[in-house]
Amino acid sequence: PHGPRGTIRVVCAASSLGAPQPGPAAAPEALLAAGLLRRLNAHGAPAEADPLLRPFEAPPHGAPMAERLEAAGIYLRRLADHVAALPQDCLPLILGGDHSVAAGTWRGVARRVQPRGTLGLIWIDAHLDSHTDLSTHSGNIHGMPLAALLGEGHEALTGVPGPRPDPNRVCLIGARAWEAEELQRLTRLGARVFTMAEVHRRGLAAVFREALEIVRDGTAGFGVSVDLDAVDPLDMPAVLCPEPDGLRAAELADALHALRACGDLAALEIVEYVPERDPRGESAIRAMRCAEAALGAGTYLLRTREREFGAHNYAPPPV
Ligand code: EXY
Ligand code: MN
Ligand code: MN
Ligand code: MN
Repeated sequence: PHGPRGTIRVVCAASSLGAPQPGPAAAPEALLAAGLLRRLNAHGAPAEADPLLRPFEAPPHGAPMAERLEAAGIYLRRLADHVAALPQDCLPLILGGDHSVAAGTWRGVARRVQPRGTLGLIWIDAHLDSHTDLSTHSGNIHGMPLAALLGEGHEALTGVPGPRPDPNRVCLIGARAWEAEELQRLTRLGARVFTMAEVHRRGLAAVFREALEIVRDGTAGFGVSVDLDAVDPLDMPAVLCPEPDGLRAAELADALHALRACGDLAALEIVEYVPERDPRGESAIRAMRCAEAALGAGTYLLRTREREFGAHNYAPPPV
């Protein structure tokens, strides 16, 4: 099950159309400048980045919701088309951007998987992102992408071409801040919400194992969308909407490590990083560790070191 799974294609979704502030649009460039490709390569995961995908039209952040929805809808269709057109033998790593980009990412990924079946989805987030334009309190589109993927909300978001994930094959992990309408919607649709309280009670490893079983059951592949605000602000302050009492960064990376053994992982997405809130680059390193943990090639480093220093110095790699 371990081993290289083809080239990682980094898709740079440099948009903040869904956010109240421009910060997250700068994340892909910042993560690439911080050495993301080099780090993935060092973990045995050959990676290359596509040019930045920037919105052509970006209304000001205070513009009426109708204008922002229209611009987001145009951008999401471009993003979904871009992802859908990537070669089958590469694994997409989508860098947001704010989390609204997910409404494009996962329709595009579902199109890649469609010939073989449906897509499951793990959504790691402090929030539920399951408002519509009618239920939202804030008016921010990054609070709507999961509802949109499941087919509920404004047509600009729900109408992105591509299959919807089966809500019974969708799991959220780390939730601790939501409005009632969102939880009602997800409960009605049949998504599984592992709240932060449940993570505390059972441990992240157990919860992540169960989530993997749910999203892989009867699906042809599954995706993982990591909103970095799932992580505790002590470890990950450089996000737009920090919420106390989250996952520890190291515990999340440990859990994501299980993805290395999943040949049916269809894509990974990492969103909501805000470089301007990260003067020392510590949040960037923790964000990149999530990608390394999930996408690295198992025993590659160990083998390199064996070649350099002699096998007798190292235990055999785990089977
Ligand atoms: N539920 C709140 C809202 O709709 O504004 C907060 C949403 C935060 C969204 C961030 C990306 O996860
Ligand atoms: Mn989110
Ligand atoms: Mn969030
Ligand atoms: Mn706690």
